[in-house]
Amino acid sequence: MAIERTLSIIKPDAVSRNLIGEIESRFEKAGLQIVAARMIHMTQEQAEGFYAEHRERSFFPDLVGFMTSGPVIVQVLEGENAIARNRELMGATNPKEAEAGTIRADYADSIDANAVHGSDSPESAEREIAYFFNDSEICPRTL
Ligand code: IDP
Repeated sequence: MAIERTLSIIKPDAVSRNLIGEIESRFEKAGLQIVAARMIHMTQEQAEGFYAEHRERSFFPDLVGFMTSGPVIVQVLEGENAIARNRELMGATNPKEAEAGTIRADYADSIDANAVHGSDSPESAEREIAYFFNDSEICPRTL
């Protein structure tokens, strides 16, 4: 299996409910390493650009409104099969459909406020990581 990197976001609902540590712990226990991380409060422009592929969808204004409603953690997770592994840990987009034991099943309230984001393909991961981080901000382990 390949070592991959994926872009993860702990969304405003989870940050405001003090769940940062709980969620990071799940990534670490699953063998994913946090190799870059920053807390930001996204601007409207940042959120619109990040979710540009959804621009024509009816939920786009709500999505942008939610993602700019409070601070988030943007981060890069690294590990074997990191893109799919992170998606497994997150669970389905709609928490009502998410498998028991996943982050969204345990911590998310609704499809709008669904606790976490994770890149869905190698192409998205590359674009999304570059959207928030320079190469010099990514710190792979040396020990
Ligand atoms: P993902 O976050 O599981 O990858 P995407 O399809 O990329 O899901 O959608 C991005 C975000 O947009 C979702 O996490 C969710 O918060 C929101 N979203 C997606 N579909 C809907 C919908 O049908 N209604 C409301 N919000 C949605």
